[in-house]
This record gives sequence, C-alpha cells and structure tokens, in this order.
Amino acid sequence: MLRIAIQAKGRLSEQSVSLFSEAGIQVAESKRKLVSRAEGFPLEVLYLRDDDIPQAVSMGVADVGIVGLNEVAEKGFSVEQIMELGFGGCRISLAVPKTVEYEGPEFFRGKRVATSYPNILARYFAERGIEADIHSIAGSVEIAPAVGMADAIFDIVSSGGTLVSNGLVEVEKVFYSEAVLIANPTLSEEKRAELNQLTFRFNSILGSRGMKYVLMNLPKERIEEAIRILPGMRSPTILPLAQEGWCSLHAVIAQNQLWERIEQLKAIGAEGILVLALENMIR
Ligand code: PRT
Ligand code: ZN
Repeated sequence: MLRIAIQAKGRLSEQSVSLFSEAGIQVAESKRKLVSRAEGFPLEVLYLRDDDIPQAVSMGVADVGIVGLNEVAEKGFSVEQIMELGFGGCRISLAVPKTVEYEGPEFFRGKRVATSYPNILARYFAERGIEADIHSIAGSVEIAPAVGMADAIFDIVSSGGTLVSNGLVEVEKVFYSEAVLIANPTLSEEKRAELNQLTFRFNSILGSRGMKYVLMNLPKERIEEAIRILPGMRSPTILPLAQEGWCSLHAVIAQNQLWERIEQLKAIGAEGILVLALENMIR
C-alpha cells in the first residue's frame, strides 16, 4: 500500500484533499491525526509540515508526497518529480523597498537579503557572480527591511498584496512553483504500479480542466465543414436525428477556443448548441 505525505494544515492541504476526492479517493483532513487510511484506493496518508515532506519522501518514510516545488528545490533531497498538480501556484521573488532606486540584479552586491529560501537564492546569486549577505529567517520575511534587518527580501509572492502593504516592490521573479507530486526514487514494483494508477487518475482530472463538451444540431450537408471546425479528441461523434436531413454532433473543445468555434458553427447552420462541463477525460 502506498503511503503519501500531504501538508497537515496550510495552503496546500485543502486542495490536496479535494484532488483526491475528484479522483474518487476519500482522504480525511488532518484534525491532529498523523496518519489515516484513505477510502477508495490502497493509500495511507501521512500529515506533515510542508517543510518536512521532501525529506520524508527521500528517506522513504512516505513513498510519495504532495508539496510545493519551492520546498523541493530549497531542501535539495533526492526525490523524483512525478507531475505538476495545477494548484498552489506562486513565485519566489526579490523585492526592495519602494523608496530605493533599482536598476538590476547588481543592486544586491554587498546587500543584506532576508529569506526563508537561502539555497534557491544562493544559486541565483552564484549564477550571476553576485556576492550578497543572505539572512536566513523562518517567518515574517516581509517586515525585515522596515525593522532594519535587511535591505531586501526574497520571498513567496502570489497576488503581490503582501509586498505592497509592506512598502516593497517586486524586482526579480526568480523561481516559479506549484504543488507537485514527488516520489521516492527506489519504490518497489508493486508501489510503482499503484503510483501509476494514481497518476492516471490525476492526469485525467487535470486533462479535463479547461475543456468543455458541446453538442448541437446540424444540417447533414454541413458535416464536413463542422469536422474541420471541431476536430475533437479523435473526431466528433455524429448521430442521426429523427428529422430528415439533420444530425446531432458532439465534441470536446478547449474553453479558450469555445466562443470562436461556436460562432463558426452557427455560421454554418448549427442550432440548439449545448455546452456542458467535463468532469474527467480518460485518454
Ligand atoms: O505549517 P507549514 O510549514 O506546513 O506551512 P507553511 O506556513 O510553511 O506554508 P503555507 O501553508 O503558507 O504554504 C504552503 C505552500 O503553498 C508554499 O510552500 C507554496 O508552495 C504555496 N503557496 C502558494 C504560498 C503562497 N501561494 C503564498 N502566497 N505560500 C505562501 N504564500 C505567502 C507568502 O509567504 C507571503 O507571505 O503569502 C504571502 C504572499 O501572498 P500575496 O498574495 O500577498 O502575494
Ligand atoms: Zn512550512
């Protein structure tokens, strides 16, 4: 049975649990428990702080884990990155007080930069031959410049609101992150097979995001044109209608192409167009 580590409490925990639920796997939220057994899949869930997940997976305490790519990159433990999960998106950026003049990364030479991500930052500076003074602090990085602890910060940004309210400006976007599924590199064959089953479900869920299912009535003589507009997964499904000369056409279409394609279909005589949400797409 696979053992998966997820964040006990925090920004990734709720969405980890709801991804499982979409995959037909019931996982309880942590509620001070350390381990629990999922329903709907042979899976044991270990609830940890996000900082500890890369190490737990690397040591084999957990076989797989869900954690931000930022933590994986910062901690540097040997784990296999299996797939991106489409939530928890953020970036780690350098930010300076809005009152200083900033012309480029050379600004940081000899400056004190506060961060909880010293390793990622050290790599960024090393690649540019910049020597700076990296101050590793555990929390509330954004207040460091105001209290005189640092000249700049390197911290997670998502909307940018925290920077603005602390009088800081984002000047370099260094690292992009989202929640990822990681695995211990030496899983047994049996666990590898279970992991493949899990990623198959996750891929089906992620693959259907942003996709819609459309159906419409169409005069039979326009089928060829409609197929050119709507190629679908393999090709659209066409069913006869009771009314002579008409058919019903079904296809999957990307949300961002939806309106343009619908206008083209209307122009060739499509009627009664229905657009439905797509829950899963099994490829
Ligand atoms: O207790 P534990 O150690 O498990 O949790 P934590 O407090 O270390 O982490 P948590 O729950 O805050 O974040 C978990 C993961 O979510 C991070 O490692 C990132 O991968 C991801 N993530 C996504 C974020 C954000 N967005 C985010 N906005 N993590 C933190 N923030 C913070 C950021 O530190 C800053 O204080 O939100 C603030 C910035 O937000 P904006 O929107 O104002 O820019
Ligand atoms: Zn943490």
